[in-house]
Amino acid sequence: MNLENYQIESHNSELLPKHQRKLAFIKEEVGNAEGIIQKLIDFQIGIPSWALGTGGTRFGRFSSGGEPRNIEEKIEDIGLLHKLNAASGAISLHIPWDTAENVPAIKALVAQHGLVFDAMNSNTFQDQAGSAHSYKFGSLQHVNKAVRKQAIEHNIEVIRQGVELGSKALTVWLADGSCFPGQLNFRKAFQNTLESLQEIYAALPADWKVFVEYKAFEPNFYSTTVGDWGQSLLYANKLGPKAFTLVDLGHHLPNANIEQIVSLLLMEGKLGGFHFNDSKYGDDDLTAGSMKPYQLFLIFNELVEGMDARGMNHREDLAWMIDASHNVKDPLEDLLQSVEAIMLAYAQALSVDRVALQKAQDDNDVARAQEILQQAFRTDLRPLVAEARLRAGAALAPLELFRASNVRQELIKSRGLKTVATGL
Ligand code: LRH
Ligand code: MN
Repeated sequence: MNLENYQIESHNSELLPKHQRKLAFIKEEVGNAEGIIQKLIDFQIGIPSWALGTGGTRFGRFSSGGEPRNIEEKIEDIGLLHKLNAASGAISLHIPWDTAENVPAIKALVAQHGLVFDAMNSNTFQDQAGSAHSYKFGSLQHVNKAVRKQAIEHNIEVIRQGVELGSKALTVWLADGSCFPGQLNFRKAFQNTLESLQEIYAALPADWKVFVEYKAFEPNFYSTTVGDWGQSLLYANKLGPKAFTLVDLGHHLPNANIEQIVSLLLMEGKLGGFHFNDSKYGDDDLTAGSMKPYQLFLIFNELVEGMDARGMNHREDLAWMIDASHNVKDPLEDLLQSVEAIMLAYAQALSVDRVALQKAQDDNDVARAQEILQQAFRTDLRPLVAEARLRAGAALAPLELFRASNVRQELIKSRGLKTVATGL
């Protein structure tokens, strides 16, 4: 389903007067409003191909209808999101769920929607039909060399497909671990995984990166072989300069200080990117900013401070991706809300008075430091995020226009009610 420019223009013209009033007010309030708007226009978020359908859980899956049936329809859906908010400019594919039959056609379709290929994702957490070996007891960690070899070859195949498509990174998330004490020799599991990752690393083109994604638990519930930021950093440091850690916000133990982890990984030059989502309990993969919006702001506060300290390019130097799964909401509406929450947290972080914060920290003026951060978080910067969309030719209120255009109904008409998107 396509949205035409005239639909966006008529939507914006209705909302323009109110938007301009709010924008004028906030420009008075916030120092570098123009600088922030420009940074927001430049900022692009990668959309996971596996989050365009209804994920569901082991207890049930309730389809919202009109889900993409193939990679072409997934690209169209992300193209629609990008048309609505001009900030969803990349697709992150998961192999084998998204293996492209006709690579030139897929590359042309992605370009037609103004998208690029973000990191590729390998999958050695499910057994593929016809595969010689099972990953029941792990993949890169496996005690059986033949299983490790199969998993290594899969990752190298994912790199090959990514090179053809134009991606520049591989994300490796391993379900590997153990469910009971005694089941696994942790040291051997680490060494097997490292040796396997070294073979995958050796297959990386010179201009590629590999992201080692850590996760505390699930599907293993006693140990995970890449279980936290320290273990991921250990692998990344031992692998080499093209290896980085990847922070999925839902992959931490309760109350972990993720913003501190981010600041230290950035300081070490080993932060590769993010899988943004939110959670209340485990890896809930909920809408970004829906449970802990202050934490999302604090993470971006450390990112802006740390990236500027290293002279990094905010848009290019880290991988900004969403990783979510939808059970009760329309997948596209959920992704629009996640992008909005991420852009807002970034805008708030850009508005922090860094000179005043530095002084408050040097003076150990704790209350003053708190006030400076909370001022940025409690100032409604949504007009700046909307203005960035407007200047980029997108919608002032993407979710409203999505609904007003009956997108889901149109998708159900063209694709049917019972379609199932490949993925989780
Ligand atoms: C694991 C994970 C990983 C993906 C998968 C879909 O929990 O976050 O990033 O491969 O979700
Ligand atoms: Mn993830």
